[in-house]
Amino acid sequence: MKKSISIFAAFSFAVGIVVVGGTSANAHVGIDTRGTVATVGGSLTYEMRLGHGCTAADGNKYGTHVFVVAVPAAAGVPTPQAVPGYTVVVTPSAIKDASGVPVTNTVTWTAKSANDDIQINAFAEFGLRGKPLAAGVAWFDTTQICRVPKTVTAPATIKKVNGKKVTTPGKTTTTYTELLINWSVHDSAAPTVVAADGLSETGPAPSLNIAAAAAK
Ligand SMILES: [Cu+2]
Repeated sequence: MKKSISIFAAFSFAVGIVVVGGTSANAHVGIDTRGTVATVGGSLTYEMRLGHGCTAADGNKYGTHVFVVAVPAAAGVPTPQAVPGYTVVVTPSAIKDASGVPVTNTVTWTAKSANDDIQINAFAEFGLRGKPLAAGVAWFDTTQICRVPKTVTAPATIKKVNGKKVTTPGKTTTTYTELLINWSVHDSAAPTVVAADGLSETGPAPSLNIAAAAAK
């Protein structure tokens, strides 16, 4: 999102948080049904659209590497769209409702390499298909994981072994620090809140209005 510069220091004793000015909902993560009304019992294809990547505490931006969507049972069991450059897995929750149905099915798309991360200046869509089960507002808790790379180059070393010079070549290793955006607040107007450590943000979860099945 575009953050306003006005950061008012609102430190909570419990978690230590900074509240950043409210931002437009469509820049976060939204759900696009391409004009189809989500209806109980109907077949629905919808796109989870992410609007931007993560912003580190120093202001640098990083693209999304992992996109995680907890699809609520009300939206039906999801079949995920294959997205080029990404693997995808669906994990039903261990927690089940009274009728034995997992309360969520978590869909995780993971970039196959850093080159497949969503560019910081681009939006992206990750599709789902399902048959909604229950009418009302369904909230989709969604997480974006971005990675800050750190490259360390160990210099070449020369040792003498039995009077002979043995050279060990230098080695470059890349490690990553994760930045998270948790779209998990069940209030579309919720502000974006950055954690005190600057490594995670919390904002409004995307939602879907599911209509009751049409009377026959
Ligand atoms: Cu945003």
